[in-house]
Amino acid sequence: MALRDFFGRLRGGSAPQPAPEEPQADAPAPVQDAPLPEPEAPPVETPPPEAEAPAKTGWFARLKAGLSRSTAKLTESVVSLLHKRRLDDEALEELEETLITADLGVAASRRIVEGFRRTRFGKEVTDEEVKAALADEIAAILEPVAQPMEIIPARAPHVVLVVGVNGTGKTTTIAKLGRHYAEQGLKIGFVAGDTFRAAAVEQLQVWAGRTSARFFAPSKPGADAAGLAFDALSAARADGLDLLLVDTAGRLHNKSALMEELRKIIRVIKRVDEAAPHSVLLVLDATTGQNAVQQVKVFKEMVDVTGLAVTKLDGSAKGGVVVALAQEFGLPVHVVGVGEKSEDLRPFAARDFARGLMGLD
Ligand SMILES: Nc1nc2c(ncn2[C@@H]2O[C@H](COP(=O)(O)OP(=O)(O)O)[C@@H](O)[C@H]2O)c(=O)[nH]1
Ligand SMILES: [Mg+2]
Repeated sequence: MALRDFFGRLRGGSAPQPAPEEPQADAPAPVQDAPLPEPEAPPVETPPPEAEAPAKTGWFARLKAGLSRSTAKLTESVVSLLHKRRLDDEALEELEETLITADLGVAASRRIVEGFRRTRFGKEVTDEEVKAALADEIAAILEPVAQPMEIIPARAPHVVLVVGVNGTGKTTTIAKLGRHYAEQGLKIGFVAGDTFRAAAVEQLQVWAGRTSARFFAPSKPGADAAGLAFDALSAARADGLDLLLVDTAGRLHNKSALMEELRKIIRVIKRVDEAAPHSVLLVLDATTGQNAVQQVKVFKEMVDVTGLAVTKLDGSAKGGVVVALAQEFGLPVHVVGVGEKSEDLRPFAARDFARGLMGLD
């Protein structure tokens, strides 16, 4: 059965645990193996995160703050472009260019401007009208992709393979997801599949300690990631874990070697559970703008990506790229990262994101 809601509690589930302290890079915490409470009857439905009305104000304020650099760049140019100006062909063309410059991509920018043309051509519009109308057009593009990641503990465990280029935030996102689902009462395991970098293994180990996740480490630096994944999944099954998050390397400069490694991990995982990995989460760094679009293309060639996590929306001036991603690939955007701490992960909500991007409440 699936979890009800990415940020909801499991029905009858455990109370939230106190926030763990953030790990210090130089002080790895010991691996903890403390058993987590059994979740009580996880419900089936996975409604969109918008359903959580009470939490909305806080989350929205954070999203808006996180997006503020993207918002400033986008709204300033749009408003100065259209201020007290009739929406003629020239104005709409300039609007399209501005949106492309703000990383929304050619196809999405065109679509937004066409929507704008249909409803407002020849009219003079106020700044607020422009922002609201653009937010509506953007929300329409984002709506279909704003889907929570469906975790099904009954798969015992549900396996999430986390892929992406080095530095995009894979390990941090695993920590954030682990914390979230541990708070929901799930038994979690982390697999340190980025075996070549000792620091990467240590980083995940620290997070595992703070999250009370089981931690599966390579036997030695550079050990075979597929072998590790096989052993980890076998052990996770035997131990009755609900969710196994598998970290991977992201050395994109050697594309064929990386592809071979990821495919091998998947092949080997399937020997334990034919249906695994149940999710392949591609982590993208919003600050890289159009580069993120390129990364989706490359990773889609390598593996069957089932959804996206977009990180570093705090302080990124390129949040508009999420719109380009939605338009171009239509892949579900499950979560967004808005900071380095383990609580800085949010479900992706289309309307909130669109309005936040336009600086609206
Ligand atoms: N500001 C910010 N930093 C992030 C976010 N996610 C990850 N980071 C930082 O980005 C850096 C790389 O993250 P890491 O998880 O190690 O990336 P990986 O190489 O893909 O595993 C680290 O310094 C993280 O703290 C985020 O949402 N916001
Ligand atoms: Mg990492």
